[in-house]
Amino acid sequence: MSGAVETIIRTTPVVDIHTHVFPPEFGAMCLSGIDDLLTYHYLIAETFRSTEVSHASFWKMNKAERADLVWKTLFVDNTPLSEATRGIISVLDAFGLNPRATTLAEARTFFHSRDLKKHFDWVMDAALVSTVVMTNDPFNEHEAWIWKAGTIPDQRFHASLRLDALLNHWDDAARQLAGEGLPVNAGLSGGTTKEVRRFLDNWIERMQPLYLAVSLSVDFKFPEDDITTRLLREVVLPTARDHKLALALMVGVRRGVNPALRSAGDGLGRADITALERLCAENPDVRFLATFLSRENQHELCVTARKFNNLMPFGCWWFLNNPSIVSEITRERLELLGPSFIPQHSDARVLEQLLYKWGHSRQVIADALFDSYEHLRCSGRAVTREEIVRDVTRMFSGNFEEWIGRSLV
Ligand code: FIX
Ligand code: ZN
Repeated sequence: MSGAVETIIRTTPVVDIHTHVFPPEFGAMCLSGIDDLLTYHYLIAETFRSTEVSHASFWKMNKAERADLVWKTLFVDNTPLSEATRGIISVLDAFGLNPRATTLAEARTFFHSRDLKKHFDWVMDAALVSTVVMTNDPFNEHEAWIWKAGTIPDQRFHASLRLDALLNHWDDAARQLAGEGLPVNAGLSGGTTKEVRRFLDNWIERMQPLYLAVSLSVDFKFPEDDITTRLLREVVLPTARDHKLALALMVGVRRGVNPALRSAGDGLGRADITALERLCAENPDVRFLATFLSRENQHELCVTARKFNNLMPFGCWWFLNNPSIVSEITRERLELLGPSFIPQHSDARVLEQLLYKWGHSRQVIADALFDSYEHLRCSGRAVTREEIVRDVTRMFSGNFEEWIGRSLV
């Protein structure tokens, strides 16, 4: 039966509900190939633990020079034991490239020789990812320009409307909106909330997002006497309600703990779960997706989901995406929630990461699910193949489709 569970998990298409991957239509935002893979921020942080090169010198290098340094430091001078480095080995293996190469010449030649469109199809098929949800920021001027030019993404890609700028940096967002001619002010007075609402309605029309999303810092509180609570109550939640869009909350980040590391410099902390409880209780007609960054928040997230059936826990986010922790969290969720959660998202930034992030996660999820079925068998009920297919399909796509109210696969 372990074979059956593994086969079903390996052959069931998955909807990747949160990534930072963009299809070729998004030009330079579409990251692919060995240099993008090696300059992933997870690997940059690890490189500084084993090199004498200073942060300042590193950031003066171009992308290829940075990739060379990462390769030499983590793969030639050291054994790639960490999850992010093992991921690179899995990707090289998928393409039959030498994992012990002393330079990147062979890998560069290989990736440059690939036709991007066909390569995209190959990776999506090999990773068995049927749908990818992007992270789309209307406050990013470059991205906004791409959408305004009428770009239509590959049909396997869907948008999620990211609200970090609005909810976490309201003063800057207000300045930007005012600069675009909208009559808004930082104090949220006059017609400001109506204008922001209109701004979101327009972007929803343009991007057709599957859900709204925001990452929230470790000290996010709700309700609070602050602008974030007002924006949530007066703009974001009514928008979610009126457009029947779920709101994804990604909680527990501490941005810029070490600014010298730039995008690799974020940390984490234990967040206050009562904020999520209050949001779910106050808005029974809004569906929430939630993931927490701290391992310490995982058990209470499961318990909160048991209390509120408008809450869907998802993924093992970022620093949690390591086999030992994915295993622990998945087992905890199965024990507390049965199949009513979304076990993983990739958070991939570079196309080929889909291969390793899903490959590695599928293995761990299969082991956890197999053990649950074994416990059940020992208690007197063996599962059938049809039941395994039903459970895996529910967790890999069905729960999300139900949440967003549409079918994707
Ligand atoms: O906020 C997010 O969506 C995070 O996932 C990213 O900001 C983070 O840098 C990341 O890529 C984690 O996997
Ligand atoms: Zn992300």
